[in-house]
Amino acid sequence: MAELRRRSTLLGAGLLLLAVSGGVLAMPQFRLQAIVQLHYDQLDPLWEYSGKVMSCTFCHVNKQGGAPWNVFGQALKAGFVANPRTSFGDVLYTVLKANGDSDGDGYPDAIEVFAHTLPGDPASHPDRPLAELQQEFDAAGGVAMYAPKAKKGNR
Ligand SMILES: [Ca+2]
Repeated sequence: MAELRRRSTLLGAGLLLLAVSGGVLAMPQFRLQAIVQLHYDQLDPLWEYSGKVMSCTFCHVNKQGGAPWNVFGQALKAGFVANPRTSFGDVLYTVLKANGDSDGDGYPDAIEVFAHTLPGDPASHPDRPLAELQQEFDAAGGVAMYAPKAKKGNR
């Protein structure tokens, strides 16, 4: 009986913890999608509960997200404006495929994604030569790695 009570208390505490963490750390839809599409989920098995896998400053100016967007975030927004019926995944892929360098730091956006630096912040860039990274990126599959999945959970 005491064991049962102990177990139900533990279960209750566990559920409460889950509810609290789910509420506090819930990530906006686009960020969740970008993390999976750009393979950042492979960095941490608990990525859904970690704010560190992809920071808000990937696309936003402020650490808390919201307006305004940085130059990379603005490129994504422009993609939506140009084609309002498109999906976020397609916009993200289109911007990366264009091989632009949103922040002008000398490293194209897709290469920064690959190197896990911020494509919208010139102060954040890979510390290795572009040619070397480009070769590694191409060998890994190039920008096609970041194509949106046809079906959710297909991999
Ligand atoms: Ca860049």
